[in-house]
Amino acid sequence: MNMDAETQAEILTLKTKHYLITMMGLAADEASDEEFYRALSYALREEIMINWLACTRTHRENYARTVNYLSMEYLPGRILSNNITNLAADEIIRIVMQKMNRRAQNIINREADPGLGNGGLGRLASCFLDSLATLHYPARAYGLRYQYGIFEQQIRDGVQIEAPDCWLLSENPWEFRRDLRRVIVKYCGTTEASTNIQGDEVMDLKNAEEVYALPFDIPIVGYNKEGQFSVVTLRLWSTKESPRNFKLQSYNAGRLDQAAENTLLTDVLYPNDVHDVGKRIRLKQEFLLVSASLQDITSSYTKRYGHFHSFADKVCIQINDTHPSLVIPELIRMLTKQYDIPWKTALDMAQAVTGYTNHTVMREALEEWDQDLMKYLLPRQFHIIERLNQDFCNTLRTRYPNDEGLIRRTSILEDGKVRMANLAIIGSHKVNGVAELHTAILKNIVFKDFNEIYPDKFIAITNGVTQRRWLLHCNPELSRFITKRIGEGWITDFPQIAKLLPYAEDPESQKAFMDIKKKNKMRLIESVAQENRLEGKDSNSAFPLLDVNSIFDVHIKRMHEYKRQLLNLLHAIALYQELLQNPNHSRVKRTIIFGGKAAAGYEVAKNVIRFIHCVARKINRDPNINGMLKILYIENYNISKAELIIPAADVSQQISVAGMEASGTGNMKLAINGALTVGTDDGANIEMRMAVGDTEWPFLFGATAEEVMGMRIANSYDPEKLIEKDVRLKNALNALLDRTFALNESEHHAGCGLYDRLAGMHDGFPADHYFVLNDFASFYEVQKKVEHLYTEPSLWARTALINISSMGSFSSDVTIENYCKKIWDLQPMPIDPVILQQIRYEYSMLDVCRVYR
Ligand code: 26W
Repeated sequence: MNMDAETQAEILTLKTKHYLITMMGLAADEASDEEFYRALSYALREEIMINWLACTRTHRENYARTVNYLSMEYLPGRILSNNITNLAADEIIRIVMQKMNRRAQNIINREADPGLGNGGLGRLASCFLDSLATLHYPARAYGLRYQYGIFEQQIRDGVQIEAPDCWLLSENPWEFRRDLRRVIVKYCGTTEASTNIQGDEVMDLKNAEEVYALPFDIPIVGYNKEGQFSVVTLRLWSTKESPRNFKLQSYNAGRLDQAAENTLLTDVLYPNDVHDVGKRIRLKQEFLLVSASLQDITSSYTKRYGHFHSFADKVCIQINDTHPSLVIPELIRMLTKQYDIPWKTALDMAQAVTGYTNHTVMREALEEWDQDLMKYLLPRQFHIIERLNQDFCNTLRTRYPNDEGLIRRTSILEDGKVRMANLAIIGSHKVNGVAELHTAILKNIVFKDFNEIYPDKFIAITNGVTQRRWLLHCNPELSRFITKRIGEGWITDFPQIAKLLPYAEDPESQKAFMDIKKKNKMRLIESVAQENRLEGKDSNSAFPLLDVNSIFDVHIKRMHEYKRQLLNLLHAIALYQELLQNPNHSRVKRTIIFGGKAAAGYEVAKNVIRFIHCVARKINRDPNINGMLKILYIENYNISKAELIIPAADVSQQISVAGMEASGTGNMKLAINGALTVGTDDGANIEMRMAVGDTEWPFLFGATAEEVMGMRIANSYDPEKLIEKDVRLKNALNALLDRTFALNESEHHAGCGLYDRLAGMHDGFPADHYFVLNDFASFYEVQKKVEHLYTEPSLWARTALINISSMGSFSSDVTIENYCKKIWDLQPMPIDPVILQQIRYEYSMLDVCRVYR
């Protein structure tokens, strides 16, 4: 796009008007912001189509080795606004808005935030796609096109209500329906054994249930200023649009739920990110993703190469947690059955192409499917797993004779369960954790046996976030501040951010940084106020008047006990009690901002949300503390809300119990936006602290993972003693019981439940499983240190700038480079300029052909 912005804006304006007319029969001034949003998206996507086409053609003609990323979750965030950023088209769009007299934010906000994920795992996948496209790596991503994404969180009197997320109500201009790429996925049925030409036993499937999976493609645009951007295809499968999926017989037999089961397979994302629910629809969803994607991968491969000799040279598959791990038995089945490849070769091939990323050590999150359910729904795949497991156990028996214990611990099939993590490990050539500590825990504890069996299979690849969406796009002021000082290289080469370090000592830069932070805090205050106004809520207790000079202390992530929002709340209660008890305190004004959804069935997490609202209601309107402390709960936290809150944060709460947060990625987003981290030594916090240096990471607190593990093993944790010797803790805990904050029975019940969860005993063990009481005192102390430093703005700014400049390695670009080097053996392949020119020419020929001049 080497035309000047003015001319490009003129063309884009014309095209937008063209689409308003041709697609919606509307003149520009008649169109609503919603219609304008779609017309502008149609206009902008024309440019994207060209590169998209050129990209796939370049990769095809050059026999590019390609990575296929399979994930049940993606959290892309709004697409139009990110494409404008990645095309460096902000100035062009500004002119278009001017010409058409529209407010950019109103148009941007018309786009629904595609909530096709729960939290960290889903957003990481989307950061990865942004980096793969920006770094020109040949990649494809597969997922499911849920009709309803993660629920919309509505808080009514402190209670979380889950409302359906109807993100597909109006037409989505960023997806392309691919009818010709529709495939059939088979479930149930009966197997009939036969053999392939190698004499290997293979299975035919009789009277199976056939489900049509229809793909919708979303272009993921990489960042590039010269129009040479690459595009990664995110292909989402849907069963909704295929009427044949409706089982009329079952319907006529009155079995309505069964009749519609296959049409609604991709209706809903399972809203839990911790507990494996083991539901049949979820298993059918996982296999739909696997089977449809593998058919797509193998058909485009065979079309290009015919034979399978170089399959492992050209194709690699990464499974995002165990959710797509059925790709291993299904690939082996297809290779042996459809392509007559010998069993052993098929097994080696599946292992060679597959990589597995683990995202959690939580036992309850490790998927274990009921064998009977899998045998019924996926008889052929279960058969393959049985044979795979047999081979594995036999190998073990020869290597480790009479160590049946090892077999029992590592077998895929045990006590009626199919252990998906064991399948994923046995069937992959590389298994990675998402941070150093997390990977060490996987190797030394969770998968210790496998680490001994496969000593070099486990590696650590620490997560990262894309600085395009999480800095350039959501914090334009700070981005300009950085670019003015170190140039714009950081946008595609984040380690260059280290060049900002010297400016940490520069008073002018310190002041400018604090001014920008203040502006971003004002922006958040205004948008919260505007949202309340829109919902007709006046600024009463639940929606306090926020003071921009207070410390914006941010705790945004899924609600979960191990993330310890309860520790933060307990501290807020203690702080409130202190402010009440001694009016001439030297505390600093603080605004605690919470945001996060609780999994639908997770009662304790919902009670924490409830009690945060009870405490906020009292504290926010208590004149006795003259506004020294405010608590705000941001409703329906999602990607778009994060883009508003993160630039406004002074403090980032990363207070999980050490050893339980695999990595965290919010910690990185908040740090690159200049927030200082209050953190335990957990997940990636440790690597961030090491990058910054201990002196400039002043708010470390809490027990280490070793200490936590030590107390668990020794069963030496005695919260009661802690409570006895810490009156501040005692008083705060009592406030959960003594109706200080509860105005009715159910609120009191919630408070008592939380008290019991902390100070109670459960079958002889201290209830406080997440060591909230253990870390309370050091958390209290570190929060005072926060206030102390905050009273020195230049020192605060200096520390913040040093933190930002030390975050170079926490870009998802660096993470993806590591995956490409250590797992995928992938090389970048930018668009071939000749092919790009060719397609541009073809397109421009088309563009001029007007039926009516
Ligand atoms: C089966 C239900 C289910 C669904 C999702 C169980 C577990 C999950 C995810 C693994 C949970 C998740 O999002 N984990 C988070 O992944 C992030 C990206 O790697 C990490 O940064 C977070 O630490 C981790 O909690």
